Amino acid sequence: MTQKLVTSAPAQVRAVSGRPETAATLMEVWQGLSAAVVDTIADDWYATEQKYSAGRQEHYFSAEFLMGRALLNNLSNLGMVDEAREAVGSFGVNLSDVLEQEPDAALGNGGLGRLAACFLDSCATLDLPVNGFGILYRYGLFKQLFEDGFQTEHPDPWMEEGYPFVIRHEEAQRLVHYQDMTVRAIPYDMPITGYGTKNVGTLRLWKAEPLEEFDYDAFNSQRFTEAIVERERTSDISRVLYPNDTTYEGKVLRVRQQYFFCSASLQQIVENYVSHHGEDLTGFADYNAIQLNDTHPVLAIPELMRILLDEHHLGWEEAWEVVTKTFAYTNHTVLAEALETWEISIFDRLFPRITEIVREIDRRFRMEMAERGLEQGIIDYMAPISGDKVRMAWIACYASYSINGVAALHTEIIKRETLGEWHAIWPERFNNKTNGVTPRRWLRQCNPRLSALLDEVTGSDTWVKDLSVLAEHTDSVDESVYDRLAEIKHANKVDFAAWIAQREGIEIDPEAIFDVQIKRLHEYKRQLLNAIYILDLYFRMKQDPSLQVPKRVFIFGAKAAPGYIRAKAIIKLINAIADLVNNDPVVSQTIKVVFVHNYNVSPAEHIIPAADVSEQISMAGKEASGTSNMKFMMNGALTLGTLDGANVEILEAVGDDNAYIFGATEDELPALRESYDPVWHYENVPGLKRVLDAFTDGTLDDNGSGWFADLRRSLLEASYEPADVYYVLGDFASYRETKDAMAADYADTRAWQRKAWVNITRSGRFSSDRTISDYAREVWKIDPEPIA
Ligand code: GLS
Repeated sequence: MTQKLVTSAPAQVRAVSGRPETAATLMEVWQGLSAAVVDTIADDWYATEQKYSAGRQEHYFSAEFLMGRALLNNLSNLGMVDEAREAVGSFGVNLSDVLEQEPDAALGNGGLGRLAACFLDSCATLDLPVNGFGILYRYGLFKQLFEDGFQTEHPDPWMEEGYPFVIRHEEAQRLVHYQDMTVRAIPYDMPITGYGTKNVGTLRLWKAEPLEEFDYDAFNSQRFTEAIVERERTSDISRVLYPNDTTYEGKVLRVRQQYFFCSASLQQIVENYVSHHGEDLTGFADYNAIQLNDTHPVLAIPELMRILLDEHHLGWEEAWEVVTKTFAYTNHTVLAEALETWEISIFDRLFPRITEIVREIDRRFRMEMAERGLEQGIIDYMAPISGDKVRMAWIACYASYSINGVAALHTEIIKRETLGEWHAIWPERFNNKTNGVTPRRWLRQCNPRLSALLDEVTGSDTWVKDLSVLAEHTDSVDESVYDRLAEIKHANKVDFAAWIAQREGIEIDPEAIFDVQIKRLHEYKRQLLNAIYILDLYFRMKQDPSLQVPKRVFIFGAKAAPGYIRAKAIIKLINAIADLVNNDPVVSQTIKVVFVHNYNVSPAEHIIPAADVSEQISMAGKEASGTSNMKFMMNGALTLGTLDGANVEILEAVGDDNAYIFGATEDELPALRESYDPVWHYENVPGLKRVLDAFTDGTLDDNGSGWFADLRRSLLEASYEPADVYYVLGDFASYRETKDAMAADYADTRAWQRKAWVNITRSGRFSSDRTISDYAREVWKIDPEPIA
């Protein structure tokens, strides 16, 4: 073990705090230790950057990177956890207390942003020449509190106290021009360490700053406040992450944000190309691939055209050739409300030259399609501009050499429906890349007990870099491993119960089944179905006190987009059910409901290792992939799910006996929906009427908001909108039956742990290392570039 941190950390803590290390606050210790860690990788970081910049690279463009905490991640990738413990221990501080000081870098909403973070971890671990590009939001995803069970949102100024894991590079700033302003884009670089490698990748996050600190004319002519306002207008660009997931709002500021980081990143990438390969940009795509994480960075397409045409004087065809060999596009959802379209007048106002280019792309597209003999109606539908709207997904499909979905089922749906017209013309562009998650954060770090068992069973830590090796041990283990698994899960649950007691003030019993649904709150994810089950179970228990019900804790974590009232109503409903259940002196002996407030990456790291049941219950066809399903699986929780997204592949990996599947399938739904009558279910499925009536009969209190009545109507009244769009009542009977059976199965500990073991050992294909190797080989065409 090196002893670098043991000497450098105390000095850094003294530097940060201005006091002897023994007098520093825990926050200052976090700051100092983090700075010491960044110090230890500085040379390797520089060497990696030098090496990557000379060869072929992939650039991952994403408006979101949900990084979570950095310190433990870096320590464990670098093999420095023990050293860090010793370093802070030497002045009387406990490492885990220090780690808990760190704010989450919540620069993303949910799965899409977290996926980008997992991908960077895998790229670094695999020594792949990949860097991330995004925005340094001053405010990350809002903090969620509950007041009377209602979600309230609060700002998350995550780096206000200083954040040692980003390094400002003043010298690498770029200017980004809009019609009405020019702003400075200042890069802040975050080192991305990998497991067991010296390579250190980079996440470059751009911050917007005014060109000049002040408009001196305005200042001198006594218009001081105007000068300040103007300055703030510039900084607005990187001020806040939009808190929407799988849906978008057409805000001018958001287009500004998108153009901001695309333009700054492309300027840098093009300059780097010129400095290594000369002024002839026609070879650009030989050295650069750019992955567009959803449509948010699609403005990079016309912006690269602009740079090639206007600044490097390529002809249109030449430039288009380069562009269409550079970009690859990932689609992350089939929900129509997520397909970004912008009023062309916004483009006119912000960047007329980009509008011109988009119009020319549109004109040429229409010509090309007419030559192919496409019908005018289809051409109009697929064209980049239709009416007064610019369609970002269509630009992406037209300009990208690769278009991928994020799970096998999802890719089939986009080929058939969402992007069906594109698939008909360019089937060869389409490919599937089933998502994955990093086993470093989601197993090695968050579940040290299980991690130690895996080291022991496999004889080494190879699995951390190649999770597929676990599959060799699915059947070949000693039965005692199941007892060990049970002990580990129990110990994790004890820790979790203590964490919950402290954080939420609720006592839960580690002997109970921990049944968990953690994800963004959205109707299609059907937290409401879970809530209805719990309320039904409550009534069943009230009606028949002798009913044998396995002890259970139902755990939720979810943020709702601030403007998504229906989602907020579901949060309020779950909290009301929690009140009812947890305050019932008899029922609460057997079941409890916990809503973990402010769900984020670090709470997930506490929750997932303690989970027994992983709720993945979206309406089939709607969840593109899901990624918490994979994290749960790796940690030995069993899936209770529909055949949706990556659940399908999880089921394939573990087999029917080791997952609990229910509900209508994606191909059954269209026919089912034709004759679907939710009122029939309400009247005929035992228990449903009682539950839905409880929404409005005074059993549950919505504090006069009328929200519960609205929820009820949304399920029952056809005139209201199509009733029960997400087939909650239709799937209820099947859900209840499967969930009851699953809970009963838990009693056989040995059998349950055997299933858990199958899940853990078969999770290899859901490592983001597998996903990234596939992207690298099939899409990006890059090879590992180890620096040592
Ligand atoms: C999402 C999907 O909703 C998830 O199913 C998917 O796992 C994730 C990553 O591919 O992308 N799309 C989106 O807009 N937000 C998501 O989390």
